Amino acid sequence: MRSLRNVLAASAAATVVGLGLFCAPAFAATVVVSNVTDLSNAIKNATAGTVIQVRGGTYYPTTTLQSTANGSSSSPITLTAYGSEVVKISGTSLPSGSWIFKLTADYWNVSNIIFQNSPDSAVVCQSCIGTNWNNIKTINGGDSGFTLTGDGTSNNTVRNLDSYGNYDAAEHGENADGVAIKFGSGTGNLVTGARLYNNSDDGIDLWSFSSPVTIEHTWSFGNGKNRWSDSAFAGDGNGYKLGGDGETVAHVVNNSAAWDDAGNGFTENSNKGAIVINRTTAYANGNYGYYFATSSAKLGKNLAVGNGRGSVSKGSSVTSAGNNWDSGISTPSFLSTNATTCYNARSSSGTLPATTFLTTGSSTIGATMN
Ligand SMILES: [Ca+2]
Ligand SMILES: [Ca+2]
Repeated sequence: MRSLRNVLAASAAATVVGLGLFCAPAFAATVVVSNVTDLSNAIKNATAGTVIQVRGGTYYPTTTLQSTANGSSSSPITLTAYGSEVVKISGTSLPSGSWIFKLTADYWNVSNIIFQNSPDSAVVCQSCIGTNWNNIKTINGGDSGFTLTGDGTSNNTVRNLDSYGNYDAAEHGENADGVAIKFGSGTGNLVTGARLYNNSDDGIDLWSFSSPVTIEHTWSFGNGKNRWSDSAFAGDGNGYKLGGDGETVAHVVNNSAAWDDAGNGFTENSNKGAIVINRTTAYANGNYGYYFATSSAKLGKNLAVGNGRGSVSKGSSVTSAGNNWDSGISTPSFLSTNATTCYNARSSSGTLPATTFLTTGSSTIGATMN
């Protein structure tokens, strides 16, 4: 039910717009929107402290929703679903090559929105600082689902993202990743609690990003398989593609898993940096579980089982300790190898669904799968 406060705030904001005055109101407006025109205007005209609540339904913008408006660390801009209503923003009415949502902005909190069927990438945050993305979905789009890019990309958190089914037909699947943090720099970026699956290219790709990114509590699976009957399919299918383009950078992956990807579970992708991979699991990926040929990666307490070309390919600069391919380390049994529960709905707080898949009960090796 619409609270009186929201009604008053929304009507006050409407009055401001109606007078043609686009200066910031003296109060932090809460704007409730229920059509695509109001949604687009609210995003574009937000100021620090604006709270945009989107009523349930499916929205079909005809141009990219975008903003260059900055919040502040103490007064962010919020874009979220109204209450527990289900909000979908579809790209099917956008011109080809369009993104659904683009921010070139700082201090936004975006949550509980599904971005689907984008002609190109679904969500792109360019040179963003201090944005928080909670429980959003980027699905079935025409390029990467969720993207952070550009220099000055720092202190952004992507929490509990689902990104799946993305496929770039024009390039035969070569580019569409679940998450792309590519072509940029800036520290303090975190991906946690993500499910990245059935994308045509990689689960997550850090190509040409020159500052360390941290990934944790994430599942990357089923990427790089030709699910689109593309006779020239070119997807790579790495679960975690941790570099490229000559950057030397110490990315960190903790307590995460990769399975059933067409390529490697975890790979440096030519990054020579001191990549840290701790307590992760690679299961039944097409190539290696862990491919670190030229980096100075530090691989610790990881578990690799049933990968097509082997558990690990590592060069002489890699530090490897406590992994199940290291001498004297045993391989614990999985409690389950049935991934069905991994597709279940998330918990009420938005965390990954409970599963025994790939769990072992070990307190010393492999991902805990939560
Ligand atoms: Ca690729
Ligand atoms: Ca890629």
